[in-house]
Amino acid sequence: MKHLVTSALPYANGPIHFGHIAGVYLPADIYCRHRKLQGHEVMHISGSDEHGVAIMQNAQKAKKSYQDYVNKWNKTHKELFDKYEITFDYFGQTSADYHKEEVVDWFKVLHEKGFIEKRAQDQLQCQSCSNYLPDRYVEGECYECGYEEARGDECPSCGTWIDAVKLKNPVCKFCSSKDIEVKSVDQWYLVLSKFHKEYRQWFEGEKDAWRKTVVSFVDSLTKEEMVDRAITRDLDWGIDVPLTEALGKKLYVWFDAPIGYVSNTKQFLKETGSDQDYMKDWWQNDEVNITNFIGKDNIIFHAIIFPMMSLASGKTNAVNYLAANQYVNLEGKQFSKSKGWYIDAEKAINEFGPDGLRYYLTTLIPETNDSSYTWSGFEAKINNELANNIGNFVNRCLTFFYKNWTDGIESKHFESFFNSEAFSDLQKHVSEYHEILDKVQIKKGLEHIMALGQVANTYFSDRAPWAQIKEDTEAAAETIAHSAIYTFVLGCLLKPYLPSLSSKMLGYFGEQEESLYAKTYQGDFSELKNFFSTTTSIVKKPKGLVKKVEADRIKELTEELKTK
Ligand code: B3M
Ligand code: ZN
Repeated sequence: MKHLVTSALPYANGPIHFGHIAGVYLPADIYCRHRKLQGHEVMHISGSDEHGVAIMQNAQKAKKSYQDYVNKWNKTHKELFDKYEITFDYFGQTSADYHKEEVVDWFKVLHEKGFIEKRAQDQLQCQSCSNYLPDRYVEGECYECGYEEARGDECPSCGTWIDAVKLKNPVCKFCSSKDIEVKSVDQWYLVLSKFHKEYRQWFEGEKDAWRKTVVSFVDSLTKEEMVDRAITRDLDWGIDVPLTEALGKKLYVWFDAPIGYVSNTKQFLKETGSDQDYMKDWWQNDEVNITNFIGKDNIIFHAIIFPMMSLASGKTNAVNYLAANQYVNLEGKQFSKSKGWYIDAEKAINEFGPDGLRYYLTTLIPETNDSSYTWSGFEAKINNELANNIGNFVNRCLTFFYKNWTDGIESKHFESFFNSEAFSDLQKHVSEYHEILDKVQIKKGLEHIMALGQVANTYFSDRAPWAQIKEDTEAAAETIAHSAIYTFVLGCLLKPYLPSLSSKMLGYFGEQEESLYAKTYQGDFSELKNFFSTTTSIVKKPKGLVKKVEADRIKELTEELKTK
């Protein structure tokens, strides 16, 4: 099986925060590493989402051209992902020509097949500056919940997809005028209603394994009917609508953005000189499993609109598993850059490095419920779990090993592990771990590894090798040999989660072939057994595997947050 994994294209419109990282990019990265270690062919695709009104407004504010503005954020995002060791096979840009070409092609096919139609739409026009006011160019009171700063595309308070003409007391965001009238303008619509039956058939077949929150949400929006949506706008930044009668109009950002997964795949294969075809070998290949990682606010587009576009056009297969996560908050409240309720993800990684932050953020992946980042939570998770359970264990075991068996431990002590009950337990544990991760339960997967760490710790303390060595060196040698095997296995299992830490752990055993790590990861212990019985298994002296975080520093960081 091949795996095509996509991560929501981040808007090239501001910094990426922990919510994005824990909600989308980190779980996607871990999942890809997992599938690669299992031996599958994997492609991880993302890129910047560079169109839309929010970007236009911010570029204008920053007094930059749209293109310069999005280029800057594209670069900044890539650098941040690097620091978090989040890797993509391709991270492109939706303002690029290769993307436009692909989008135009989709539009034409959908148009020819009758799934895109021209209709007159009631639209708001500012009488003072004469701009049309699509999406975020207008704000007003939400007709569902009464929230006063609802935008023309969405209400940030109740999440309703807003019909701008229904907003109460609308205000123009170009010039702040309230003199706004409704005008009838031609726009092109994606005719979802025509595809309702086929869509439901597809969804019924696919949804069984999907998260319940996603399924009920999609059901509520599509069970009875599907509503047609305007996919063109009167704006000056975006992809031109490829019809002569639509001169000057642009495609709506949400029409072009998901096609970015496809165009970026094409571009990746092209740039790497691959002989694979992006369609035949990937997007139209039934042997490819497509997984989208997204935040819950993007469900409509990934569960309904893009699958409809894919299937109705016949261009690509639709998503197989939608990994839609809930939100990560900050000390219980929503992250908000403008309100200063915010942690700079770059500063944090510069100070704490990828291991600690990846560990803590994984524990916050909001797979079923919203979660909350707190500095005290970070401190507790690092110091009590990662440092104690893994760092300390590895340190105690390998230091003892290094000090007392400088020339290595006899192979029989390793071999005895592979005939023990502990070994069957380990095998079972690893196969459960794979079941969990195959179901995209990333957070639970880490918990399962940590439970194995606990088993290793208990074994080590119960056997008390520091006492054993005084009476029975053979017994002590066995304890250390078995603990070293646990260390090695833990190092392999942690590979997707903590790439740096796991390399350090495995590095204590000297550099080995990747296949040894991969086999061990897969729960095939034949090579590992071989490794420990043929080498003299000398270990290096471990040092500083996990650095504890200082309570004082955590206090400072918490204070910093409160004074904002
Ligand atoms: N840019 C929304 C977001 O970053 C949007 C995702 C596009 S995925 C095709 O939340
Ligand atoms: Zn105006």
